[in-house]
Amino acid sequence: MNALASAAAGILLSNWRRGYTVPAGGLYPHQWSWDSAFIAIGLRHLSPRRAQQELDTILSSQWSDGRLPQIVFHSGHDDGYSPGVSFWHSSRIPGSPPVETSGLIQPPNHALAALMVHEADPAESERRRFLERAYPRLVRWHEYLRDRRGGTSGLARVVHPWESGMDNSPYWDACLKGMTQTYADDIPRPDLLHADAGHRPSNGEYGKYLYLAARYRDHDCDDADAGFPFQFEDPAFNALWARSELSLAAIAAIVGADPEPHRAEARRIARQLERLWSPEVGCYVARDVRSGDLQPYRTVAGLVPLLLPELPHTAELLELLRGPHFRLGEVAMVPSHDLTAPTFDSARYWRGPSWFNTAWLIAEALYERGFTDEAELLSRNMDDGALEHDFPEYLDPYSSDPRGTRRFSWTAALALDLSQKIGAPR
Ligand code: 2M8
Repeated sequence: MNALASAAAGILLSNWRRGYTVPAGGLYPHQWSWDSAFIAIGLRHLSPRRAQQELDTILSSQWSDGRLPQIVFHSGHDDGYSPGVSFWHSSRIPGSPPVETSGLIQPPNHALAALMVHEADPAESERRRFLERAYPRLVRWHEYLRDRRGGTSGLARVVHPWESGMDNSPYWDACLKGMTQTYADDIPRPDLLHADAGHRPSNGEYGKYLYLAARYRDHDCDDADAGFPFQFEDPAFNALWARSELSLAAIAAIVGADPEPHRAEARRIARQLERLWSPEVGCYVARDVRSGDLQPYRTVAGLVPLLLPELPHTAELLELLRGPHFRLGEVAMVPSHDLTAPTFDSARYWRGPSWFNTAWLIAEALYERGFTDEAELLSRNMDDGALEHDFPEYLDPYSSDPRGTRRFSWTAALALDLSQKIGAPR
């Protein structure tokens, strides 16, 4: 094992609990939904069986309506995280699973991960009937997105910034600014014990986050609440959904189900995604469902549709990625926000810093599209940044200085995954 693989393995081992991996011991001490899927993609190189377990655990925390929860609190305690069990009390909400969870969701990258995990060791996967178990749960998860989160546009809505996975993206600024309500109680910030306040969302943002989460919880996490103050269609969320439908088609073929409905669904979502293309900005952007307004920001979320085949705006997105706004190959990984925007902040969470999960998504898209040199450059860049700085949560794109917490699980998992691809025959 080389230095990167053994360091990454050490982190994934120390962040492993019984049956799942925490994103980071101190800051994020529970199981997060899209983290788990990214983590499984790396774990498959160390232990395909453990990678299957990671996904089995998140899939068994499914609600009766099909949703996969943003966070699963396996310990049944807050464990220093807020908002935790004492905030959600999910077991009081009809349709929740026996384990305590958050009521929100996160982006649907699970089918994508399940297929990759299966392919790492098909014999072991078949022996343990991994896909037979995962397939019906993944189908219900995607049906939840279509039936409960799909509006008239046919795209899935997020009802909280946390659901996008990109908590304080500039996409949400206008909506949050316009909200007069904020959380009435104290705003606990245990996260600031583990990360610099200048790298995290502000207290003002947290007041709105907690207000929105409490309102959703107090309506029993019912998606039919038409008056909900925060409703957005996010390009990365929907692109991952479409991409995961394609993975689900491949999984269906393996388990003897009909792949065609999944392919048709992927085409349908991809068609609808065009509603999020902004000719002014030259990128896919988020849409405020209530006002209908496209949010005029270039963010990495708008580049994630590159993962979809036959994307009408591929050439424009590649140009954007390589040009002054994201400077592929010249700055660390892929910045989360346009380097030239007045709203860009190189340190603060999802408003500029480069993240390893989104860089992995872009590297994957570049490999798939045959831009191997650029994909390898990005992969090396990512692996160097991970190893040099003890696997940080994110990096300053200009200085490559580490930000957020360290020994972060998806950083380890995805750096490990890309290290296996560099120089591999294609
Ligand atoms: C961050 O979000 C959580 C809330 O879900 C937080 O700030 O407490 C985001 O980076 C999100 O994408 C990620 O899944 C989570 C755990 O790593 O942390």
